[in-house]
Amino acid sequence: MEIKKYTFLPHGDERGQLVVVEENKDIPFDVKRVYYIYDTLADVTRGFHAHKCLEQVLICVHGSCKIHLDNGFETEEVLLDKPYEGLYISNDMWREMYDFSSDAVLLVLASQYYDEADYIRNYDEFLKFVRSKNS
Ligand code: T46
Repeated sequence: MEIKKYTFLPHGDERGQLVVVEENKDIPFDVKRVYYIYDTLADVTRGFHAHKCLEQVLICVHGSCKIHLDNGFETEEVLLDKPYEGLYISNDMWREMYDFSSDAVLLVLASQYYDEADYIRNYDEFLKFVRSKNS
């Protein structure tokens, strides 16, 4: 499976680091929504869904976590532990987030407003969704 990761250029100087992410330049979509996840307990796994349309970029701006990706044919585990690195997740990708360090802050840039109707929360439904697109 091809994993799309972006490395954003930190503007570092003697004061520290500053990272910029511009829509349609550093990432391939308009950013309609930003949310972040923190204080996640060590044994918690989040996600367990795909989306019909939503595209996202995940940046672990502090600490670390792992992302399990499943495109219906292959799976991959991705470690996010750099505040200047973004993981692109297309809509049709089942995702689970786990192994959060106690200090992890996972920032998400999303291409659409929140819409519960865009979620595919049933794994069999997800398989049907991706396989019908690929047949
Ligand atoms: C995704 C992964 C990476 C809202 O009200 N607005 C929002 O924009 C979001 C994202 C969530 N919520 C509410 C809905 C739930 O009551 O916040 C609660 C927790 O959301 P959820 O259980 O969907 O969180 P995760 O961590 O399982 O999934 C989230 C995103 O929902 C999802 O799109 O790809 O992070």
